[in-house]
Formats: sequence, structure tokens, C-alpha cells
Amino acid sequence: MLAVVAGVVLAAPVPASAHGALTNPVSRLAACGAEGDSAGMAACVAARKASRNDFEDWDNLRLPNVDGRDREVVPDGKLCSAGLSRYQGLDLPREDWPVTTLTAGADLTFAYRGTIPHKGTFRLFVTRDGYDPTEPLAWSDLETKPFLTAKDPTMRGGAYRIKGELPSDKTGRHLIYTAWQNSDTPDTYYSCSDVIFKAAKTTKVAPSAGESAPATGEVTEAPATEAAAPPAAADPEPVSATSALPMIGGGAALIVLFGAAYAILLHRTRRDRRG
Ligand SMILES: [Cu+2]
Repeated sequence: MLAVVAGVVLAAPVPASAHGALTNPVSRLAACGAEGDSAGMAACVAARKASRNDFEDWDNLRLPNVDGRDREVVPDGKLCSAGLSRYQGLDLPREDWPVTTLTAGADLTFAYRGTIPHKGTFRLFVTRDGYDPTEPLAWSDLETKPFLTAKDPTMRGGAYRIKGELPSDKTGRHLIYTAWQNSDTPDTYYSCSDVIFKAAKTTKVAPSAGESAPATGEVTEAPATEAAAPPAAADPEPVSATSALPMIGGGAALIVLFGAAYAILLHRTRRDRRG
């Protein structure tokens, strides 16, 4: 009996047990999956129904042995499912997919949630001008070269963080297609993320914008609001407010002390929260 079980296990190509999906900007599968924020949206309901799948396995959209031949192996019109019938609802051409608004040309820390870590290379493609979400997605709809490539990025807070620059020449509705080709398994994972590029404001977005991008599938505006706080709190030494204080004896010293203690505390809390 034991031998039979062992034989079966050996005969099957040993699959990696789990995996991941792009969560910032959120992918269709991460948004519509069991742990996604948008599972109740009409597009997600339709996608699960068409796939006959509750997307409990939102982190498992992968093909073995593609080896970089994505365009040969994944059929046109089925890019978002990678041709897998249990995900075919992700290919539905519709314009009401959960969508993330991004600033063209801005720096962004992409997040790819990894439920079990793997080694590998991420390649992120963007759609060409004139992309229409109501048409089936074909390879010819994507720019030939990835706008971002990352090998073995750092995992932090349960997600790979990939710092990059968004394409600067895109406006309006687009799709970001991510392929994660593992080097420690035979698998390549695929994700479709629906985005809207808005034009950059007059000045360039600060480089640290997006640093505190959410780890889970959260549909967000361009993450500029949260980015202002962490750098100041991270370094308790040169608290700029104290240098502006006139030296008025013991009282000022106390204020400086409390300020430094508070900054350190704040730093700790943030780190804990990030895990
Ligand atoms: Cu895996």
C-alpha cells in the first residue's frame, strides 16, 4: 500500500505546493479570489462561474515547462488563464474588472504575493496603445519587450517587492501582464492586472512613493498618500523639528528626548505591522 502511494507520488511531476499572484496593481485572480477584496464584483462573479472554480486556488495559475516560450505556449485570447480551463473566466472580455489607477512614468513598488516562496524572474508587460478590454487579449496587444524585469526580488510582508518605473507614455485603460518564471521549479505563473494610467502632475513623483504598497489585493489609487511618513520616522537621530527649537534649558532637552523616544516607538510599530 505504502509502495503504491510512493509510486504515484514519484510518477506525478512534483508540483510546487503554492505560489502567488500580482497584488499591486492587483491581478484579476487575486482580486476575485477567495481572499480578494473584489470577490463580489460582477466581473469576478462571472469569472468564477465561467471557470467553474471558486478561485480558492487564486495563487496557482501556472504552466510547467514553458521555459520562456510564453508566446508559443499560451494561446491568443487566453492569456489571463494561460489556457487553463479552470481559470478561463479570467479571459472574459469586459470593462468592469477591478482596476487600479496608476500615474504614468511614476516609480512604483510592485507587490507579488507569494504564498510559498520560489526563485525566479518576473517579467512585466504592458498593453500597446489602443488596448480595448472588451476584445479578447492577444499577444499582439502587448508591447514586445517587458517594461520591467526582476530576478529574485526581496520578499517582505508575504510579498515580493519589485521597485520599478511605470511606462511614461501610456494613458487611460491598460493591462499589465506578469510572467513569473521560476528557476527552482519548472513552472511559470501568469497574472493579468487591469489598470488606468493617469498623466503625471507637473513634477515627478517622489522616489519613495509606493514603498508602503499593500501586500494583499487592494484596489488603490496611486499610493502617494502613505509614502510621506515612513522615512522621517525611520531615523530618530536628526529629528528636524528639534533643530528649529531655540535652546531654552531643561524643558527643550526633555522635548527632544520625548521626540526621539516617540520616533523609535513609531518605527518599531511600523516594522511589526509589516511583519
Ligand atoms: Cu509554488
